[in-house]
Amino acid sequence: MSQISPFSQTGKSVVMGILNTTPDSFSDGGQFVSVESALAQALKMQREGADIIDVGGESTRPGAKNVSTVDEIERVIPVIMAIRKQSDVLISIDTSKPEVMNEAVKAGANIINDVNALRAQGALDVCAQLAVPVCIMHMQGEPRTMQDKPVYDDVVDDIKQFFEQRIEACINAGIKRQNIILDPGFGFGKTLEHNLQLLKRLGEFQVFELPVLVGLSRKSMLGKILHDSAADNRLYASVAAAVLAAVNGASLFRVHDVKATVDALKVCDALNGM
Ligand code: 7PM
Repeated sequence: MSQISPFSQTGKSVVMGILNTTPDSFSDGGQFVSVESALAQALKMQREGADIIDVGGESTRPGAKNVSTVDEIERVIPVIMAIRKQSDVLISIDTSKPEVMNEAVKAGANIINDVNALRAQGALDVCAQLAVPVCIMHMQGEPRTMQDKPVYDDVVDDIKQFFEQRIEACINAGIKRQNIILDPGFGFGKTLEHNLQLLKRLGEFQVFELPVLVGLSRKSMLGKILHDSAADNRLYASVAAAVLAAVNGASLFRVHDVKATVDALKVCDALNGM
């Protein structure tokens, strides 16, 4: 296998722990408290085996209000600096805004995670300049409306076409091919059927010979399968989904429940190593 990214060279699954820095996730009032608790959560996920901490300011979440660039920077930069001061863990920045990408990498982030696949004005150029790995995620439509009647010809073929175009755009902008990570974007403009097709046929994305990242953790597709809408009842389903994605070739996993996922993926990795 000609895997030439910093990830999955060894065949070990890479776990990315989700760290939200939204005011309601960590605020007990002051900014200091919020940075302190975000840092504690990041260090806990690292101890549990996370290889990457994904720091997000919520602007990219489906249905989320638009956060201004200044507000997003004020949320994520102090957290990145605090983690970097205490730890060498890899940090990814979950953003679509080129200014945030730039400030985050200057503050110590190592990877850019963009649910908008670097389609914002200036994002490709900033990422080429920063020369860090980038995760380009597929999303049909825009967060506010993407779940009203998503339609595909063939969801896997359509996303493969999208990746072809975005990889070409990245390379034309000067991003190295070996710095690209692909993510089919579970739940982003997809019905349950689309998401299941994607999971079942995830192996088809191996044609690009690039690492595949999946975000399945606690997603509503799992709630639909379970007939249970409570997101905190999705742990076992999330772990099962991660294992199935691993079997189908995923090498990076963006998750809330680090310890459970790391243990499950160790079993997958043990078989892959035989
Ligand atoms: C509400 C609904 C809040 C969905 C948050 C979400 C992904 C991501 C997210 C993903 C990559 C979540 C999502 N999902 N980045 N950011 N891949 N690369 O479940 O699937 O965390 S936000």
